[in-house]
Amino acid sequence: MGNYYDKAMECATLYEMESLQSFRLSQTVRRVYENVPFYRDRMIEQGVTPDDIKSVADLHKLPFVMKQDLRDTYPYGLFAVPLEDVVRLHASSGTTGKQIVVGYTRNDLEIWNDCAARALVAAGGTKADFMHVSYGYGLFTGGLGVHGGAEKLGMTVIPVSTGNTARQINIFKDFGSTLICWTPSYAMFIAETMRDMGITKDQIKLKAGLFGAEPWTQEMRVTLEEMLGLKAYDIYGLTEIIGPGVSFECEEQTGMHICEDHFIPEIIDPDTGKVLPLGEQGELVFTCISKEAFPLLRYRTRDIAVLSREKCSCGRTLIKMLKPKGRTDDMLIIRGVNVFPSQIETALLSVAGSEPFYHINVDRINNNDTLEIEVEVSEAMFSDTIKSMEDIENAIRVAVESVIGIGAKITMCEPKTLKRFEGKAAHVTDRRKLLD
Ligand code: DLL
Repeated sequence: MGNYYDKAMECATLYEMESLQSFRLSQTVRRVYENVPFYRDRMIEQGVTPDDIKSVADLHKLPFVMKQDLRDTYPYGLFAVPLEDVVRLHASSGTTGKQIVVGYTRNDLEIWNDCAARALVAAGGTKADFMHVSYGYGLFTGGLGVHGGAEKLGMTVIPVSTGNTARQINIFKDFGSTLICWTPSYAMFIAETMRDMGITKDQIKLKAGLFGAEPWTQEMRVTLEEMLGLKAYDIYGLTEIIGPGVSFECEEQTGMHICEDHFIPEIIDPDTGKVLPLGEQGELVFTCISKEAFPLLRYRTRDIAVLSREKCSCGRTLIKMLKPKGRTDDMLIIRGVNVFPSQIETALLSVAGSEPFYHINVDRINNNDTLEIEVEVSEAMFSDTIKSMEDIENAIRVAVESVIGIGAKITMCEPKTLKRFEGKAAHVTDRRKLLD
């Protein structure tokens, strides 16, 4: 049993949680129906009125909201309060398409800070910690999101933001940072640079890291924990819902507890929209039930995950989402087989000698899909015999094929030749999209 930031909410009974959710849901639905023409029109189209939404069991009656709806109503069409009550805006451009903008009232920021604070406490954080924030500050929610939670807990916050990797390392070494927030790809880059600078994990004080903003695997966790000498926790969120802190990992490290007193999760079949039972994999959907400025109802995240209410040894009863596998729009269909980049990462990291720096190239040659994986090998391996390089290449080929079920061309790369990322990584080039 660990420490909690808000024990009453984090350890509520299912009955208590559902009663609160039902109350907040019905209030939110009424409020957006009255204040946001978009929701009123959609609900009328669907033949639902606020009176029909009395409890969580009625959630499925509401229409979904999609990313395109946010673009169509850009910039302020989904705001549910007068703009003068909005105290902060954030935006996300995504990898494709027009940017979207979200807003927060003062109260929304408090909710966000509370969610981030829950995550930090679950990772063992206390007011005595030095919290090094390397998520980007600005319109991206990463930096300011965890910053707010850390400040609320009274930690010493070091708002470094991204970039200047050698300086990041000197700062956490000299200032004695104990907690860190990075994207997993940036963490790998930092760990590598630290190694190059000859700094060992005994010279730093990091005890835990909160890694998120992109999918990362269990194998990456093991690598990061080993290289940096810390415990690596997952943290999830998205701009549209609130930013980092929608869900977070506890000491059990088997999935992330969702702040379901603020965001009700559902899993749906992405093709049919049908709600799936607990334990089944599908698209994650969130309904905001406490936010004032931008309370999305049944927002389709496009993230593929599984929900679980299995008892957690940390004592929290908040529902968990298992590590998201990726996004529906990041899923590659290669020769008819569905492949997530995270599956390839799992395969690569299971082979000794391959480094977590890789790039996936998909192409279509003579009407045939091709898959090439460029992967770096460690310095030691690269300077070893041709035979041992061939052995690793073969081992990677076998591992990849056994995880994704199709063959791939493996290209071994010299150390430090593939691109490094300071924020979210872009691991895939799909040239077929350019051909289509
Ligand atoms: O990435 C918010 C965030 C910042 C979360 C810092 C955690 C830490 P967006 O830029 O809007 O917001 O991107 C949201 O990133 O829908 C997922 O696809 C992905 N994502 C975020 N966290 C995780 C995670 C921020 N822990 C999109 N695991 C989401 C897997 C994640 N994917």
